[in-house]
Amino acid sequence: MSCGSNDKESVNSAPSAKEKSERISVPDFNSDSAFYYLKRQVEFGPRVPNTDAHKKCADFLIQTLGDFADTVYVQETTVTAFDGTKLDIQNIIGVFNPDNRSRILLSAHWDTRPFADEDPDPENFYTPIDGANDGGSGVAVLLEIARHLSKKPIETGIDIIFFDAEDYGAHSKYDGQAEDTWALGSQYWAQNPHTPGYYARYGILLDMVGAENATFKHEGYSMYYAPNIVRRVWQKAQRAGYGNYFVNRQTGYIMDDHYYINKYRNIPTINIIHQDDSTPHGFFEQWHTVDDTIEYIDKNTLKAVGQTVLKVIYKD
Ligand code: AHN
Ligand code: ZN
Repeated sequence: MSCGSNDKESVNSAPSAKEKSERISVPDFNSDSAFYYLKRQVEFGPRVPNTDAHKKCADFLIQTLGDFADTVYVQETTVTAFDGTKLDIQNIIGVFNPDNRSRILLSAHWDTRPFADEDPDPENFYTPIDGANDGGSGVAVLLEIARHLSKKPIETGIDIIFFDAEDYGAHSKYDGQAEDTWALGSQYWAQNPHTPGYYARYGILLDMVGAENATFKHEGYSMYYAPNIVRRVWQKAQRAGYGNYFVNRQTGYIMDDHYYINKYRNIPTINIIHQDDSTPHGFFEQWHTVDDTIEYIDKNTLKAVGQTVLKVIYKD
């Protein structure tokens, strides 16, 4: 029976001097820098697969992640969307400390939804969205983390993956909800990892981590596959003073990239995702509308998430 007991932090021994010094020197996540990375993405326009903006943003992400990581892999393939469209996609993977077998996987999707199917105005049902929060925010936080990893290296192996084609799922108004139409990039990567037999001790997915007063709860699949990681991350967040964001409450199951990482690679992976009971769809108010724009991004939320993840990985 697995109970996540291979958790080194639970071993009850005094920290070495080196560990102690590592503990007090978690870098300070810079939310202005993260916001800049977010703005750069949004300025390309909607990052919808098979568009010029998507291609240009991929180049930007490869370049920027390449500045920080030891190696960058670009995994190019073609997948078939729910409506039969062939999508040329790119998963972008930054590797830190490739030789360490003890690894943590951090991820976010970088593509944006091709249609605003939750918009209040039906005129917008086929308009692509900016995806400042849904797409831009997770990538922005991870680029800022990558920058810190290059400035202040750690020993743990870290892989940062920007998944493509997460948000090309079936149109909610016209197409029904066929299974496995979301998260096409992570479905591909999880079955064809960039290195054969790739494994990490655990994974953290970031999705919609930029709205004002966002709340991150114990998402269903995260608790099913990786309850100890959820508890560890939420505890770190609360101890850092971010308890208003990281709330100890169980919520529903969200089909997202982490599901396929758990299912196909058996890497216990959680989703830090903004869920909100007060909206009809359960996410932030502007979700999958043309209003998912940069003006609704709050740096304080980027900070809460980025600082929490830094604490998790630097104290590892
Ligand atoms: C579904 O609504 C099935 N999944 C939400 C996953 C998602 C969409 N994350 C961002 N956009
Ligand atoms: Zn989305």
